Order: sequence, then structure tokens, then C-alpha cells
Amino acid sequence: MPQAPGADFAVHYASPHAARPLLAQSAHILGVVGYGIEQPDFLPPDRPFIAAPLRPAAGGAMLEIWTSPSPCQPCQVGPVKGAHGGGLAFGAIKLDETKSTSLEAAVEAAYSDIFDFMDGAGFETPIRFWNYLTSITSHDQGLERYRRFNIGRHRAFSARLRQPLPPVASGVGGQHGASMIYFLAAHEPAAPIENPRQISAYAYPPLYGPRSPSFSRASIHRQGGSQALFISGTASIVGHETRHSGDLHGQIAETAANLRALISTAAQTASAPLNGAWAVKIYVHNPAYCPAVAPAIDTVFGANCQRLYLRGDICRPELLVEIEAFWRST
Ligand code: 3EB
Repeated sequence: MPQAPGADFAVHYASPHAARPLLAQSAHILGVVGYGIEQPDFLPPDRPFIAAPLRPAAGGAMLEIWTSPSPCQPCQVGPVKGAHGGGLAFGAIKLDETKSTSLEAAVEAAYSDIFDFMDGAGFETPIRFWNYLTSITSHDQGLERYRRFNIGRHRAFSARLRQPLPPVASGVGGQHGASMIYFLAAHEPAAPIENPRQISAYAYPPLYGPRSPSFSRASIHRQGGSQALFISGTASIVGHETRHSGDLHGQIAETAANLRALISTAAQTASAPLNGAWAVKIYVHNPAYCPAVAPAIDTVFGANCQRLYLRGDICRPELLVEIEAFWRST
């Protein structure tokens, strides 16, 4: 059972049944993401909700609920719906590919709308992005959709991002429905952290597309005496190359080594030991992979971490698993 959303910057992964009592006290809710579910009737309609184009890898529908230390105000700027409170903002947007001439134009427009939302709500900086892109590895007029996505994101960040380095992100493919982006923003930027085992994604060579993926591997965000650690979607990549193609157990072990390297790098700059509450999302290309991943999650994040397994396509077709995480000091 997740804890009740109280006066905390936190995330809760819960079934609709378990979420019902949590969402009733909705004042602290920044935003809710649904996996295999549309807006639940017990979530007050003014609270931001977005249905993701991903489903849980096993079992019924799940909700991802972000809460803030202070009561939140719903707000909408253009097509971006969100809420803010306690120095944090949540927002979400669905991509409308029918209105644009290309995927890169649709992505650039969506990110531009996100920057307009932050400007309108008075938030200086994004701290975390989730990009769920339908048919991520499909080819579209000679260029993979993920590569087109990277072009659009790069254009919007070049025009609007005020920080020198891009924030933490996940990039995963959905199987149904429109592509979407959701995000967290704050008044102060998070401090980016890179992985010594990997080349920075924003410095990948052109082998992976005309524009590199704009994200940092991890970051620490400090606010009001507490700190949060965000870890980007992490996969079996060393340097810039995929390792263990076609070998699930090899990819899981390499991904775990990448996560451990990030956590020990972060521990050098964090002002508290990184024990306690982790929340982990695991994206698997095939639901049958979950039992093989579980022991690695226990080892890296502890048996008591919250975890949400989702069926998703990773942005390189040979990658089988991607893992992201969030931790907050207690
Ligand atoms: C990688 O390391 C795997 O494009 O936003 C992970 C996290 C990945 C975020 C993104 C992509 C993204 O390159 C893929």
C-alpha cells in the first residue's frame, strides 16, 4: 500500500482501488498519469490527468500520482494542462501529429507549448520529462520516428531552454493512442549528473541520428532543505553502444551496472545517504521479461522500493529493457 499523499514531493504507484482514498484528499496532487485507464471518476475533474499510451506489463490498470508539499492550483496554458504548488509544477500534453507536416514539427510545437506553460505559470526550468512516443522505432519517410523526435526536441531546447544542459528524461514507445509528453518543472534547475560508463546522450555521435537525444543521465534537485534524485531511463548502453543484443540477462546486468554507477556518482554530491524511498519504473519490450528483471531491482534499489512494470518499446530496437528511478530524502 502506498502512503497517503501528505506534505511531500513524492510519487505513488497505485491501482485505481488503492488510489481512491489517496485521490480523495486531492489538494496536494500535482498530476496523475494513467496506464491502461482513462480519467477515474473519483479524481476531481480539475486535477491534471493524462492517459499514457502504455499499459502495465502484468495485472490491471495503474496510476502514477505526483504530490507536492503544498496545496496545488490546477492551471492550463494553451494545450498544456497541469497544476502547481510548493515550488513544483506538473504538466502534460498529447501530440497532435495531424496538425503538423512532420513528427519533428509536432514535437517542436509540443515542447514550445510546454515552455509557454512554464512561462505562464512562472516556472523557470523543467526538471524531468517523460516522452511516450507511439511507434518509436518505425521508419517514417526514410528516418526513424525516434530520430525525428530528437530533431524536434533539439530545436525547441535550442530556442527556449535557459540551462546549458538538458534535464533528465525517459523515451519509450507506446502501442496505442497518441504520443504524449509529461513533465515536472521548478524554480531552480536540478544539478545534472552524468554516468562515467556512458557518453552523455547529448554527445552521442551522428550514428544515432542527425540530432543527439537531449537529456542528462541523472540530476539532484534541492528545495527547502530536502533533495530529490532523478535517474533517466537507463538501458544496456556502454559508451554510446548497445551491449548484449539479444541477451536479456546480459542487458539486465549491464543496465544494473549503469544504475549503480549513476547512484554512486550522485552519492558524491548528495548531502544525505541515498537510502530510503526509491520509486522505479521498468519498461520491458516483452512482459515475459519481468521475472528476470525483479532480482536486479531488489539488488540496486532494495526490496522495499515502489515499482511499476510497463510494456514499452525502447528507442533502439535491440534494447529489451529501460529502467528509470526517483528518490527523495526523508
Ligand atoms: C539511451 O540511453 C536509452 O530520448 O529522452 C533513455 C532516456 C533513452 C531518455 C530520451 C532515451 C531518452 O540512449 C534511451
